[in-house]
Amino acid sequence: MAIDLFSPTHLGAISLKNRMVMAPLTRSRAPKDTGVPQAMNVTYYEQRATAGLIVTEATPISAMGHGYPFLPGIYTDAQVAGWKKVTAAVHAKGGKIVLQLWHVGRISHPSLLPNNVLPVAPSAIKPAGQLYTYEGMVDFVEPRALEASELPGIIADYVHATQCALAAGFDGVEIHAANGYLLDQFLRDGSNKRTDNYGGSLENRTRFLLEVTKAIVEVAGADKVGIRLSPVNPFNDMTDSNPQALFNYVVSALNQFNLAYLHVIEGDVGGKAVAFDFAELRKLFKGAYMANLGYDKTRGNAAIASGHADVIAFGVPFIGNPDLVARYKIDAPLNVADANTFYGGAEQGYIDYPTL
Ligand code: 8OZ
Repeated sequence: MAIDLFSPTHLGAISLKNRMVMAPLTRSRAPKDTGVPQAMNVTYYEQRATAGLIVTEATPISAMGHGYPFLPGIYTDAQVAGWKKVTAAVHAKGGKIVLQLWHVGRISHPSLLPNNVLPVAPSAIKPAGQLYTYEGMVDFVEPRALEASELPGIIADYVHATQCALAAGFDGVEIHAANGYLLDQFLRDGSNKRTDNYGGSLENRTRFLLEVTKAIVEVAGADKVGIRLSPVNPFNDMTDSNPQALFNYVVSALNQFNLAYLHVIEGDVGGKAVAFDFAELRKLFKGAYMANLGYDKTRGNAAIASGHADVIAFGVPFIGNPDLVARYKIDAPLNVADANTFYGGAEQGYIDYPTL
């Protein structure tokens, strides 16, 4: 039988009952003061456990990793206890779930950070635009450039968060190195103007990502670690002078780890056409390839059949359709997700989408 979205596979040590992955989706529905996942969050993930794999919403590794309101965290004992309920519920339904490790870097604001400190970044470059805070929309601020001597502390936070994720029962972790957050800020030369060993050449801009990855792999095992990249996504004011050269280099360098998978956002999330050869990344990477952005059943099956991708991550379709796998299987109509309830709020637009 031909391999398609419904065929089992594995990503490193993680076995999947099908090739439909629930993409990481920020939903901003954790309590402001603790970041501890609640019963409502458990239900949300449990409802979607028929996906071959769930990647959790991006989850801050430390208090300095926060950049949006109402995010869950993965750095306190109470958060671990909250996430344990999520992983137990997903596992009880036969699902698999990895946690996405997140540090936002400059995509933050003093009002979201401990003691109202400035956000940190590779370079003191203010992103254009505004962000959503507890006080409403405000302009981004100029971040503080990190000293090289501070980087081991951030790596230690990634390691601690990974240990917390494993203690919480996750099947693995995904390193969020996409969408203009801290690790991506180091990679791309629009946001990294450093003149030390962490800026300038491709080797230097990739150094921090590789150090973070190495440290995470040492505690989790490479076969439980995936990574997400977004080579040409301009979201969060990101640019690079030569994305193809940069990301070919990044992916080739990542091959040294034998990671469970590479997860690629194949374009501009805003929908603008951008020239980039994603097939080249697929070819260069030695492990499993997860494709994301605008896929549906037809395009997903075609990408798997042609060998372009091993698994497909679906985002918005999983918001509106907890039983997306069952619906795709029989070509049932899909619920349309309500964009007004993507971020923040309560159960409405979160755990009340009907199944077949
Ligand atoms: C949309 C809104 C808030 C966060 C990302 C974590 O782009 C996000 C995100 C997206 O990766």
